Amino acid sequence: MTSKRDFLKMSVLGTSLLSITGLFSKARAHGSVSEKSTVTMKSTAKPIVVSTWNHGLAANQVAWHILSKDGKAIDAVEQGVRVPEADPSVMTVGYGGYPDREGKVTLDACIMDENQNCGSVAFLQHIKHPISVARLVMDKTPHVMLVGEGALEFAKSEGFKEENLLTDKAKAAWQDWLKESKYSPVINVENHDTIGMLALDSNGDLSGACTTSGAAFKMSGRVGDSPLIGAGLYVDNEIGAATATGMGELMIKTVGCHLVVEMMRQGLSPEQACKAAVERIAKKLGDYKQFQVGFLALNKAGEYGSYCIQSGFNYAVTNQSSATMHDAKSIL
Ligand code: SD4
Repeated sequence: MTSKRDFLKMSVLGTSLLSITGLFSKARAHGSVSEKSTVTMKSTAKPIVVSTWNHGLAANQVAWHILSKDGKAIDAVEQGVRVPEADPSVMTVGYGGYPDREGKVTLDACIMDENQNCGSVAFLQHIKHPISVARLVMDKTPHVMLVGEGALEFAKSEGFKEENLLTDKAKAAWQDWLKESKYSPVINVENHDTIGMLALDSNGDLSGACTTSGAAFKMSGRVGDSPLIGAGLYVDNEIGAATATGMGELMIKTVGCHLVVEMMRQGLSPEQACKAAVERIAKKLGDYKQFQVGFLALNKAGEYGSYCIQSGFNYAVTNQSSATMHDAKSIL
């Protein structure tokens, strides 16, 4: 398997990097950016899709297929994240995901469109594509979120088939964990590979999706940030969108993705906004050094950026000129 720090490049063209020594007047007015700060702004034209981790590249490819034909961002992000959901080699999303400590694979996902519509499922079992159930919660119900049995019944009523999502490999890892009983997660390696995807379509509309099997060997019933609008994903079509990966409890405690979008509203670049959210976690949560959290953001102009606690978080960017992997900057 490719290391997360590997730089993958699928095109020779690459992404243009503009180094801007900026006067961010709005941000400065809020005291969030120093007057002489130099900021890396990654600029590209729409459409564009960005997503977390190495598996984002294959997911982006499917999303790009839709975006490049002037399809809608909401369809692109749903179809894109279905790729790792169905891939058993991705052991942190959908089919093949690590189970909880009872040996059950329980999935969390949410989706949000350009009109502030959103749908979410949590603690969903036996359904390979939670993101598509979340999409139907958004499209067909008066609610935002369904959990557990209710989410499963809804999925079945919409024609989803129940499947065994626990692969032999994931089962073996769980059995090892039971034997060890002193397991502690390894940052960036075992349980931090949620896919969060953000897209800006040719019409200029933003959408996002996030889907995960959550923290490996979590307590039964544990729900992370990924299905929670504002924590693991947020989209405001006037401003931008953000998604998160890592230890979900930290994003929930700070409503991290909503914070990133609000920081962009104040005038910060996507990278600055992600950094500000990571710094908020560092300021408020004393134990942050033990965990990884990575934010990824995309604004209305198609500019993107990221920031994380520990080095090692990377993300995939696909636009008309390239499909590239980028390493996020970190505060530690
Ligand atoms: C969670 N954020 O459930 C997820 C875990 C993860 O990349 O893998 N994030 O907390």
